[in-house]
Amino acid sequence: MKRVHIGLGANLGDARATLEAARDALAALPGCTLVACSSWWRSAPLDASGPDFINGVVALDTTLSPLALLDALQAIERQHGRERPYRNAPRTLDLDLLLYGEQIITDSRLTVPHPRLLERAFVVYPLLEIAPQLTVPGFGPLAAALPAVQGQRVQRLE
Ligand code: A4P
Ligand code: MG
Repeated sequence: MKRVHIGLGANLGDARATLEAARDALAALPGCTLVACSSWWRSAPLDASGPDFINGVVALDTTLSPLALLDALQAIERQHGRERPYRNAPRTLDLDLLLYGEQIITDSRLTVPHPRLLERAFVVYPLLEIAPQLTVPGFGPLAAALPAVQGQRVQRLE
């Protein structure tokens, strides 16, 4: 059993409803148990176009391998109408595998920890909400990433 963290993002359609459905789909995956879900956060698009994003993070305990989990994330994205016209295009749903236990993974399909995790307030804030003591392999305590992202516009939703 591994504790994993997954980032959820959307900026097309009813983003919040999509994220709630995605959270439920993650909880229902075989071999997975939902451990925690952050608040939803509104964030300005970073290196991307379109409306504001809604973002959040969930923790799962899973018996799935990293690539099996990536396949499951991409299947859920497709079920929510994800299209990929170009990199960083607006999207109905993006699911990123942020952390897979303490593992460092460099596969052609999968880089973990997610390479941009520490640069993004919309990941760091919700992750700290559900895992304040988290250590990022190759980096250190997640809380040490806060100063670098404090200038970014994010807002926790009720
Ligand atoms: N891939 C490699 N590592 C991973 C991983 N750890 N998790 C590969 C998930 N996928 C991973 O992803 C492209 C490929 O990355 C996949 O085929 C997978 O094999 P994608 O989801 O198809 O494309 P993408 O989302 O456009 O690219 P990417 O790299 O996921 O972009 P980012 O870095 O996730 O950025 N601004 C705000 N405010 N909120 C956002 O959520 N998101 C992005 C997307 C940009 N700006 C944003 C937000
Ligand atoms: Mg993605």
